[in-house]
Amino acid sequence: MNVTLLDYGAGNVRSVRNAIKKLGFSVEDVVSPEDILTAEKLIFPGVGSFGLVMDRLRAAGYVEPLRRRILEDKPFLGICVALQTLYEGSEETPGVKGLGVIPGQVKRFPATSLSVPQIGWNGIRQQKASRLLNGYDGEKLYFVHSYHAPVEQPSREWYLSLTDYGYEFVSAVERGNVSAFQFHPEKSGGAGLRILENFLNQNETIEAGALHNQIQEQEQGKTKIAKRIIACLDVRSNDNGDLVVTKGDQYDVRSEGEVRNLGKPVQLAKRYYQEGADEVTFLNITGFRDFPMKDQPMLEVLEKTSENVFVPLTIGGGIREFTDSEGISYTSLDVASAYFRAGADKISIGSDAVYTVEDFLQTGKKTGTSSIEQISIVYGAQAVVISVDPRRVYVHAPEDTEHNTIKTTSPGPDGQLYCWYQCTVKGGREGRDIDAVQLVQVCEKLGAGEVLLNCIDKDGTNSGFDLELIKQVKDAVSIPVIASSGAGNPAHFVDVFSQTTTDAALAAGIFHRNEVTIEEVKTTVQRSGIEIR
Ligand code: 1PR
Repeated sequence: MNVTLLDYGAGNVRSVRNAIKKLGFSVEDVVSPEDILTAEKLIFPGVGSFGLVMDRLRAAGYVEPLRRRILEDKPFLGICVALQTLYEGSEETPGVKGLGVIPGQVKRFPATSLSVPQIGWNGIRQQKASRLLNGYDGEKLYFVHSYHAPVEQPSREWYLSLTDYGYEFVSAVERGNVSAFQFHPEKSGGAGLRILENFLNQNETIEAGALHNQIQEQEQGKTKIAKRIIACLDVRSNDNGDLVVTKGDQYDVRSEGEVRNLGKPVQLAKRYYQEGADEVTFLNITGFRDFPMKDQPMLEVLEKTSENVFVPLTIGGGIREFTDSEGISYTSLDVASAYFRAGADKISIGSDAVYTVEDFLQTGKKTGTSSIEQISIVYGAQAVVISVDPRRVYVHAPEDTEHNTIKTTSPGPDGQLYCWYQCTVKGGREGRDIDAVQLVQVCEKLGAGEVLLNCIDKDGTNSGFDLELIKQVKDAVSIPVIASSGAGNPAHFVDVFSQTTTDAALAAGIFHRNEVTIEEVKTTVQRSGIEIR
């Protein structure tokens, strides 16, 4: 059977396409407003801000056909922002009208002790029997959003599920054949694929109720977001020109003169997905400057990986303006768009973020032209990660530097009791005069949605995460932070989750060298009472 996809050109719907194909269906695209009315099954994966999505729907003449399809109760599934467009409007873009099928306004999560955006795996509390949730067994599903549909009386008949994040919000709606999810079924592993399959197999001729599952009898407690465990693959070409996953010790990836080769990127990513990784991150650590953009090796790695990996994929390295070896120039938005189209869910910006913040600190003004701002406007803040590569600089007293210091329990070589974290560029090769706190605070202001917090001193040491750095950065921002560098055993993950408020923890070496499996990490973390998927 054919499934019709409403992809209005924002780009990163490859994972939805791949999930549909994986389930044995073929995909057609909406190319004209009529297709919206004639499609047998229509899936609408919303990408970007509420206003941007509505503008694009309006420009393409899709608003009225969509409203008609929904009112005629033809099979429809909206994902993420598409759920929000069913409402009358959104705080995200005041004054822009939504499809107005469901009464009410979409709201932003307030800045509380919880990170915003909500990024990660949370549960759902089912509100009515539904064929869509046949076989669903209470697994956590993947959410990534700053705005949400509120729980309010006039929209109650639509609720399929609610989720808790600070307070309860609407995580899925359904009325007749029309449904929409705030979570991403295509990024929610096996559980998400089953839900998607239920939509695709849903047969209108079946008597309503015949296939309905029942809401579990037992009381459904509050849902909880899980701490994420992320596998990271640093990728580069070795001296033979092969694309390999490598791993550095404090960023030095050579051993006896050779680039360490720890495996093939696509295969390793698939293995980590199967072993239960909540996310997979690729860092292209050389930038592949000699390649034309269209042949960038990481595009193919993403395309192949996203065929089989149904959890979020992040790509970093080389996200900036550049002119390729064929002399063609690209903006950072062009570069990011190519990666999103190839299957990335998030891009991560390293060096370019440092330069942007240096400029901002001089002028105090947003230019609107930085890679962070441009990509965030089009793809949403949650798609923009800042990769920080800091290194400790020790001082005897806070007054010895203008930077944000901490008092440390690991004194410096001359007994210094304070340090600050210096940001670096070019894979740690060059230190700059800004600290990690300055970097992340300005990036958050410019529209970044998450921080990937590495630590050069800890990278590859197996000695545990730098808890002092993580606390300092977590206290400085309200966007989620991924702790990275130094994991050497499962207990280190327990330490980072129990002693800091980090949202996720990432490791590379221990997984690549088969010292510890993702499952062992998760079991240990869960046994210590920390919420995990
Ligand atoms: O500056 O935007 O082109 O991005 C370059 C990206 O590549 C940055 O995200 C930077 O962190 C990364 N990178 C550059 N050089 C290296 C290197 O190792 N020589 N890798 C590098 C950074 C660090 C971590 C690593 C953790 C966990 N890798 O991501 O995976 O430290 O390791 P561990 O668990 O083994 O300790 P741009």
